[in-house]
Amino acid sequence: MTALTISPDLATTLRNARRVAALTGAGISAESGVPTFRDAQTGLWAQYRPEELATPEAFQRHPQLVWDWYAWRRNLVAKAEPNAGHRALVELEQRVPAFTLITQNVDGLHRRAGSRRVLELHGNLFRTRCFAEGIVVDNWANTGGVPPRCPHCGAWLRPDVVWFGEMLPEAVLREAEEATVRCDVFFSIGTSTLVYPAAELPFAALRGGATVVEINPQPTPLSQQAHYSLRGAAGEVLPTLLAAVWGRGGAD
Ligand code: BJW
Repeated sequence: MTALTISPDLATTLRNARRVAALTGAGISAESGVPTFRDAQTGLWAQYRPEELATPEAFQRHPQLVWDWYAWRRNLVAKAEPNAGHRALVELEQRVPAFTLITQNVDGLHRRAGSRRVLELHGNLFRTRCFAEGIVVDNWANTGGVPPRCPHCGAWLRPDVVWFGEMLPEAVLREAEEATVRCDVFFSIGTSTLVYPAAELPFAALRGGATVVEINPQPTPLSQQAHYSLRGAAGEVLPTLLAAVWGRGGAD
């Protein structure tokens, strides 16, 4: 457990909060063994920058390479388990009157941990859609082609995630923005705060008058402006914070 001390003012603010929102990024899944987006990648994928693979142009140029990269990640995530940070956010949802979890992650680990109200800004690794028509496809014939083909129109299938240069799902983003401007406390957890429009949310929360709390071992563009910057791993800081506010006996 971390030696981090939680300020009594933060504990009081969180205990009295009616509406809480949390934005998570790849860092919250790091302790589950899922590499963060901007960490050096390992093995086969070490030679590629993720930014070069997560675009529609990359998929058009190298469809098999991009499909295989996502298949590798799907396999890795399927074997991973939610960690203490994911579980602490499940507890937080149970503790506060209104809680919205906004995630940039596509790994589905928040729902697997038990979080109920989750807004997935960048889609989900385990869904597939047609590259041409955009419709979600659950089943396709396994003819050995990589990527597989859409059973309706024959176009390539792709993961149902948001790549650079693509729009985020409009209704999901709108809900995230509403929860952000209405909350009393906003957490920004395990994100580099570099990728827009998600990176704008903590700043919108500040403008809306929320107390903004960052949890990250490294500084980010938000750190100077956040009311509290808790330096450490989410899987240690979040359980410590919850114990300071509500006592032991929670998620971990
Ligand atoms: C720990 C930890 C531990 C480690 N505990 N913490 C405005 C300004 C500038 C640019 C733009 C802008 N608006 C749009 C853009 C362009 C672009 C963008 O933002 N570019 C920037 C890079 C400059 N945005 C887009 O294209 C977005 N679309 C859009 O805006 O549409 C409208 C539009 C279209 C066309 C033109 C203009 C506007 C779409 C963005 C989609 C992002 N997609 C990805 C891939 C998803 C699928 C996949 O996973 O493969 O999403 S990119 C990647 O980055 C992924 C992540 O969700 C996202 C954020 O990364 P995240 O989560 O922050 O991870 P890391 O790795 O960066 O950071 C991890 C952090 O964890 C670090 O800080 C560590 O320290 C920390 N950490 N261990 C806690 N244990």
